[in-house]
Amino acid sequence: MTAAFHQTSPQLENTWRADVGLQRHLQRLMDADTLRDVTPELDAMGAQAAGPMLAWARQAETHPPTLTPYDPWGRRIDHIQLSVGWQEIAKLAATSGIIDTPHAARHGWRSRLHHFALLHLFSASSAFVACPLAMTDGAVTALKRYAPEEPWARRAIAHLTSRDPAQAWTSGQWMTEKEGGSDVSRSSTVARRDPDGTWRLTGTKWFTSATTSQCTLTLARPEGAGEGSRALAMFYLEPWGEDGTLNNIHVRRLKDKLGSKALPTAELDLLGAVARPVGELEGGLKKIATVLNIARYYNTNAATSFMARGVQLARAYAQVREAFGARLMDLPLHRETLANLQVEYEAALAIGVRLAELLGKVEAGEATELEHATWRLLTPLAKLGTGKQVVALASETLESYGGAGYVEDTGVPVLLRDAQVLPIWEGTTNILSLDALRAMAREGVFAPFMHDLHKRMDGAEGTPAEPVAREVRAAAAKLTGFASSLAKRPDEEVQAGARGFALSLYRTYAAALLCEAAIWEHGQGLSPRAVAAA
Ligand code: MFK
Repeated sequence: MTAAFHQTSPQLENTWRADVGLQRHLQRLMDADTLRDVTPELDAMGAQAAGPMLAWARQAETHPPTLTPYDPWGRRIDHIQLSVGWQEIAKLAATSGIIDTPHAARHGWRSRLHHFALLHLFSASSAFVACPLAMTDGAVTALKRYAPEEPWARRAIAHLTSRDPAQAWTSGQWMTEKEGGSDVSRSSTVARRDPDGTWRLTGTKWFTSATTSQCTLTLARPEGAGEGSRALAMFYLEPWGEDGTLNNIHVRRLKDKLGSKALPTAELDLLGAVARPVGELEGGLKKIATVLNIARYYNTNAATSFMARGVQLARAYAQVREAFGARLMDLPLHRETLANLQVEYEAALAIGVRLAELLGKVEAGEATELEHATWRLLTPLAKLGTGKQVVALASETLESYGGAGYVEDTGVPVLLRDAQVLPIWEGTTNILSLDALRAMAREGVFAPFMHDLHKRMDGAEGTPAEPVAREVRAAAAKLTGFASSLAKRPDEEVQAGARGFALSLYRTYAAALLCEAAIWEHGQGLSPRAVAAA
């Protein structure tokens, strides 16, 4: 009798040790002391991400949050119960300093690079605990900028950056209303001032992710301020009292979503919720854009994290699965497919690392004007480009498993469901393409961005990157020609072409970054990974 066949299951190895691309970027951009200092933390997070976090994330995924609106005696309580897995991952986020790292900035601007790597290793195993972290990081930045002297803001910042899980808070960012998701100008939540000076918010927030956060930033229209987005003010509020009662808020229901199942996302009625304006009432949308730009960096990071996971899973399976007399890894067409996944990942990773580098310099006050402008334009481009790549790569990962990739208990389908939110929240592909155009038209960021793109390829001559750099320069020249024609084209045509233009800019900049990495690798005498990807 022949023994029954059981497929050997693919194993995920320490995600830091498996990621040579990430290691090389840090070697290139960090001084030796910083790299030595951060490596043990990254190694530990890589072990967590391939170990205990996987079980917690699975438990959180299969035990989504529940809402209990009333207590046994009919009192409204709106209690949201989170899974054990979610709570464990949230504790790990605090103790490993995912918010403290960039804000304490012990390594100057390179703290953002450190943060990028830590979060990148964490995110794909985090069951979307990374979502409240995104808003928390953005809220700390906004509070430091717009209410630095306020005792309530200082108290919040101390909690939001705490490494002690018993003290650590997260923040929400409630923007979306029934009338407007992308078009925030239609927001109808009203802010009224009581005679004693207390501000109260009334309205409905239609998508509030991580509703269990201890504080939030949100937008509301001060009574009499008028229509449109410029009349919106940014408020800070604490939804939950210390006794667990809500601040004049009702949770209508939790959303039933395609993915991000572990993440509590709710519809909320604000029924006179007590709130504080953050600084002056004016310019609320501009203020909350501070949070948006940080959350778009997190979204980029999450996309690169999911892509790394997809590549690792697809390779792990190809090593243990046999078909037609060989391991999948040794079949030419399958190898080609895996190589293409790797290339997409390397491009996205180069973009994410560059965004972290620029954000770090902007935050440290060390960015040149050129770097500041490049960061402004790269933020929407990185979010939209990686958001598209990650869904395609997740889909291909499932396919590489054949039928097993379509079956829930392999743990593979969740990657695709979760990836699908990344091009949607924090600005869809089209909205971000228009944001890129707006930044070009109003803030003049295109010329510095292109200058920066060319600088990435300095020194390509005489290296294996030279032919690629030539192609990238030709593509960049076409994009510059198109950009200079925009002013003469009808607005309708410019808008209709915005997505194609933004994606082309994204891919051309990514190719320039791969050239930069390839030139460095060549100088170091390392194997030519980046040039192969370019
Ligand atoms: C693990 C992954 C982590 C991800 C976390 C996800 C958490 C999800 C929770 C969510 O919050 S999802 C909801 C996210 N919502 C959005 O992203 C809104 C999308 N829509 C936009 O971004 C629109 O472009 C926008 C609402 C901003 C357009 O509105 P308007 O009314 O056309 O604004 P306008 O007049 O263009 O801009 C107003 C001001 O803000 C301008 O400044 P000025 O007043 O000085 O002219 C703009 O320059 C400025 N502004 C807008 N976007 C900006 C910005 N400034 C800097 N950066 C930006 N991105």
